[in-house]
Amino acid sequence: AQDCQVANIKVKENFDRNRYTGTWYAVAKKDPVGLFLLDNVVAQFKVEEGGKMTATAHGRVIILNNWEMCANMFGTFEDTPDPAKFKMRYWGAASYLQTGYDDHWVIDADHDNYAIHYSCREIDTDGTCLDGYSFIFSRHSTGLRPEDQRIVTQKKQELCFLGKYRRVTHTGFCESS
Ligand code: FEN
Repeated sequence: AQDCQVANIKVKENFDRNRYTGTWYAVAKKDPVGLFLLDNVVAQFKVEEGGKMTATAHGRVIILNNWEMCANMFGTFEDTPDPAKFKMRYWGAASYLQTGYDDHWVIDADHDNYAIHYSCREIDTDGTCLDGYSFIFSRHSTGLRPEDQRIVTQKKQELCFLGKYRRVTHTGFCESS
């Protein structure tokens, strides 16, 4: 069930954006090529009046001269025909942060404990993902519950990103801002 074709990746059925709102702690991530968030990544999803999904996220970055900063990011989501697939426009509160327009797919989520996000930025000529990123989110800052780990490992494999994830540490660096 796993040919690594981006077009064949299954996303969450009956995704409910209202149950997705609130705080999600990144517990693991697979990085894209280029600039990104290092660690301490926490996202906060909202549904605006009118139904549009928006989010904020923060994470630690190291800018020139080895300055540690907390990047405050904003995202707005465009709906697509698939309720679990969005296009996300994002930008940073500071001008040195990159802006972008990425896919934002919810692969799986029980809404109360874990969520698996996926974004492929560049599809290779063979249909696999050449450059993408993915977050494993937990409602608990302490990590995933043991019973959710199995599901998450299975999904990482289906995304063809197994072995490419790194743990996201939470040291409280971004908690004051
Ligand atoms: C996501 C879900 C919630 C909303 C948003 C999300 C995505 C965030 C992204 C962040 C990118 C950060 C970048 C940082 C950067 C999915 C969590 C919005 C995609 C690109 C540097 C580092 C060093 C430097 C300049 C900039 O620009 N970092 O010198």
